[in-house]
Amino acid sequence: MTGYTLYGSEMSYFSGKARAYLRWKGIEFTEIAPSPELMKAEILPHIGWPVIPVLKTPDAEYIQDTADIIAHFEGTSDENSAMPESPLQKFVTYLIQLFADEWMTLPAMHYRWNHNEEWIYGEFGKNAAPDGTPEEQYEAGKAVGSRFKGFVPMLGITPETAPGIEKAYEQFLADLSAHLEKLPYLFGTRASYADFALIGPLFAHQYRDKFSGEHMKRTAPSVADYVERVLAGDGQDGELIPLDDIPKTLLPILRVALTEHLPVLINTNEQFREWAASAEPKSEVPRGVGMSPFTTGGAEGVIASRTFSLLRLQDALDTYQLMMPSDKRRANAFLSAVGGDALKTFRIEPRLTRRNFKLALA
Ligand SMILES: N[C@@H](CCC(=O)N[C@@H](CS)C(=O)NCC(=O)O)C(=O)O
Repeated sequence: MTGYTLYGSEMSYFSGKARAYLRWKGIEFTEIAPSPELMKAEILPHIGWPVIPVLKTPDAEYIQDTADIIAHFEGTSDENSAMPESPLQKFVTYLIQLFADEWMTLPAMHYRWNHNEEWIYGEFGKNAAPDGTPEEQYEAGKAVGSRFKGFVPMLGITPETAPGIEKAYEQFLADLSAHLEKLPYLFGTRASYADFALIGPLFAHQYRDKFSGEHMKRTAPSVADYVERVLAGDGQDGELIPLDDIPKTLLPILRVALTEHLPVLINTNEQFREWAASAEPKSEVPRGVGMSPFTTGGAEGVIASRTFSLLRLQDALDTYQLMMPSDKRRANAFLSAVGGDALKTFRIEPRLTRRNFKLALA
């Protein structure tokens, strides 16, 4: 057998991230949308729970989790690496991934479920009942979609927080538009890992969903253009900005990201530590360990304390803690400038890993 198969969908957040990376990297792959039959035949037996994207290698190895999919290829070639090699850019890349994967889920899910609900049922239905009538597809799509809609309250998305979520997203679009006036990608004229991470929240829910896409194209056309370029796998030939610099235009985005997300991460880490104190070594970690208060765009709410976010943070902290003193001084100045001082002493203990495609104690 040759070639890779990506089990993924146009409607899925993390499929877009994997797809953009694979195209940019020049990997030949076929993407297959998971029908209910495929879920049963391929994904459940090999992964153990219903999730996409999943990459099947030519040797029939199954990889789940976009970071692991990317790492599978990054390990094998040093030229053409998606991850910046210099320490501060690498650290900031992991922070952007944390924000894109774990905090931008709020606007993505808010816009999908509060502005595109009827439309998205029809889209889900195209995968769930490909040969059905539009009515059958709608019903089948509603059954699939209701599982995802069920995540909405856990993400703190309520009528009270919705205005804040929209305000924060509008600000993000304005900040990213300002950055794109200076540079075509986050770290230069070359696309890199952080750009692929942003495709997660920006493509399926905010560009492809009908209402959200119209809104993005109208209010932030340069962001819509960016989404198209990154998703197409463009930006292979440029350069990352030299000397391990972080573009100043990224600072407003990171400042909001850390200011809003860090208090939730700190609280989640405390709840995780309490849970781990009485857990067996190497146990599987629950997806949630309680609830955390949060603020976004000035609105206050309560969100599930999601342990997976700590795994994404752990990658950033590992990079930070391994820095040479001169790099760490630059990282500290950067953290102070973006409201990230708490990361300097942040410790995730016990460490996290993934085992059998689930989060587990290392
Ligand atoms: N951290 C995972 C997340 C994958 C994920 O959450 N996929 C969504 C669709 S975009 C899903 O299938 N979720 C099912 C669930 O969370 O139960 C990754 O990076 O691959």
